[in-house]
Amino acid sequence: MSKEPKRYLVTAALPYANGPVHIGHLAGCYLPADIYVRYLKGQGKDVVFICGSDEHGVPITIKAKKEGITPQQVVDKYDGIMKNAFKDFGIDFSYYGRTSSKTHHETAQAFFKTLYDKSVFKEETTQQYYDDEAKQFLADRYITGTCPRCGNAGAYGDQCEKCGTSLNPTDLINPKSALSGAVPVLKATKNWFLPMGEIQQSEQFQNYIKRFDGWKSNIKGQCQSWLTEGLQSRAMTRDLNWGVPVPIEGAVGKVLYVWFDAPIGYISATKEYFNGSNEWQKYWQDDETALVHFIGKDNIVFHAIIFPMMLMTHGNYILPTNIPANEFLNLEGDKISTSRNWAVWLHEYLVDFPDRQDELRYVLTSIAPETKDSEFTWKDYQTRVNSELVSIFGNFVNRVMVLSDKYYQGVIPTVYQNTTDEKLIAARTLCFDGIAKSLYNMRENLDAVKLRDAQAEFINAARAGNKYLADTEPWKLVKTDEESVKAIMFDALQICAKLAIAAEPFLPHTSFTLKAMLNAPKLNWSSLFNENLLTSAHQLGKPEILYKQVEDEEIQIQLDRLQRIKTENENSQKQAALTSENSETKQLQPVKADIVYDDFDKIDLRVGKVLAAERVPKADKLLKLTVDLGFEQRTILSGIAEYYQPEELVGKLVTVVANLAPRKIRGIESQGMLLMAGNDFGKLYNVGPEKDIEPGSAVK
Ligand code: B3M
Ligand code: ZN
Repeated sequence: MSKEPKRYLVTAALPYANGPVHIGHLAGCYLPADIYVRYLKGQGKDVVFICGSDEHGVPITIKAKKEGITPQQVVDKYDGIMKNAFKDFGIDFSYYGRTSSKTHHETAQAFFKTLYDKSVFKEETTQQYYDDEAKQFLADRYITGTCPRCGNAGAYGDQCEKCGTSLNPTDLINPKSALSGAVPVLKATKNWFLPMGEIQQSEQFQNYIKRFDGWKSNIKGQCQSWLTEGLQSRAMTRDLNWGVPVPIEGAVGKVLYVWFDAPIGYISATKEYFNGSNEWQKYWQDDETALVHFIGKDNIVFHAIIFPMMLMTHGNYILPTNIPANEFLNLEGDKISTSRNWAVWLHEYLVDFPDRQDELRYVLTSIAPETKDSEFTWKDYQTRVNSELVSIFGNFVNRVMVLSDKYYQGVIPTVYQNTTDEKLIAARTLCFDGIAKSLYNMRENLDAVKLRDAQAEFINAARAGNKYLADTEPWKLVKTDEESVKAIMFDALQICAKLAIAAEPFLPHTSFTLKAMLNAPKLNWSSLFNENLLTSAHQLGKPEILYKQVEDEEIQIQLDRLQRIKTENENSQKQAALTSENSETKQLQPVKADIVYDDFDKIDLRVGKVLAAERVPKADKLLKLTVDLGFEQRTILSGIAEYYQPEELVGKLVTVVANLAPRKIRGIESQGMLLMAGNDFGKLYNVGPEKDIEPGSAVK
């Protein structure tokens, strides 16, 4: 679309309603979409911003199974949680829908029926994987295996999240049922396929892909490589009992593929937003609408290829104008993961950092994974908030507000005469040129959906304001040249007003507060490049601190929390490994060859009491114990350091092989051995007397 669109329909991927929202979600598409929409709206553009809960598909049923509740209960629970989290962070959707709604079911079914009636689908009976234990076909995420393309061992039946390829279950190497772990069997079933290979050849599709040229390189690259390989047909129906029922005869027990119904969710939500009127059609069917999908990189194929194919074969719809897809955000050196609880959850963040949404928005935009994966760390969060929001933007506004209050009781001064001091003039020119340039660049970057750079330019504008004050030092100058100080403060207040406007897309809560502080709630984008936004004699509101310093202790709490989770995960991983080893090697070690009593009687076993214990330097497994055997004290080295802390052992009664010939280990003579009960799976317990008995007592 070369000419200016008449209106915009902006979407953010519909999140699966199977868990709360974390920073990866926010940074991936909701925050960028919100910034972009706020920017468009600021300019008075006609924008509808759509999102909603994706309530179908295997991710929901898997969660239901895990929590022991029904899929409906899962989506009812999380739909509200997600919706509130978005609201709390100022993600300002025009409408947040649900794919379980009646409108959605009807819209998705009608869409399918249109394609069916136009004979778009190929009806085919194919062999699909089936779990004989669970008595169920294994679609999509019900099946895992190795990706044939990149070798990732945890690929799903519909997609490899590592390389982004969309897959069919039968493409997987070593497929396994996610329900029972069983190796699946093949069983015949009928489904309706979208012949993507054929559609790829169509003129319409070939025309459509010319749009990729103007898109981000990550999406262009992914799409080009699939197209070069040639697209495969893909089933648009599934043998499952959770989803939108397939609206044709003979399709009992079948539902629409979740990736068929979910993007139609954008359309149904738009319909619901317009409350039954036909207004929604303008946004989906008029060529002068720009359709923009914000998504994460794992959703590229569905938005850039499959959904457009659905839209074009249907016929009545426009195709996407742009798809700004982001890469992934990692957390403290590891992938964000809901199942491993490796995440910063939005609702938890707000408990620890109440009313500090904009700080998180700011940091997530500064590190937005726009061109490559990026990383959130708490230290970096602290640094960015303290050295940018607090020290630059917050500090500038605070100085201006406090000085205005002090010198002029919060009334904007009248400037009777501009200064002739060259130093002051130079500082002013430098500041205003800098701000104009930064705001201009900011706007360019917003247009190009380069939000990270756009926000950096915003901070540059604040930095220029801050420098103006540092260069002119009105707090000193006031003693000698009140007139010049009035001019400086007048300028500084105009800059505050500009920043209040420019902050809005990125930091909406701050923008609101700052406008209130300036007593100018109506300041808006159209006046951003005006010279004077606030007039002399205008009464300002009360100064307030915009941002609090992030303290070391606050960060430590977060780091401790993550450390606890890491330890828990490691433990449960160990436990899981042991359990699976246990079940694989159920039999214990075979009994050794018989011995006669005399053999046994040669061993002198005694009760000992541990008097002292310490680690042996450079030997991870060894503890050096001092053991009282009643008649003497012994030094005994024991390989139990992974199971016991030295201090736990002191005072314990143990059983010692008292006549084992001494042995030198790591230069220390070990004069005996402790008896321990152990298995091969990581358990080891001291075998001591049940009750207190004096050291030296015989064990027989
Ligand atoms: N629910 C995938 C996801 O949450 C999917 C997006 C649908 S957008 C139409 O990553
Ligand atoms: Zn892969």
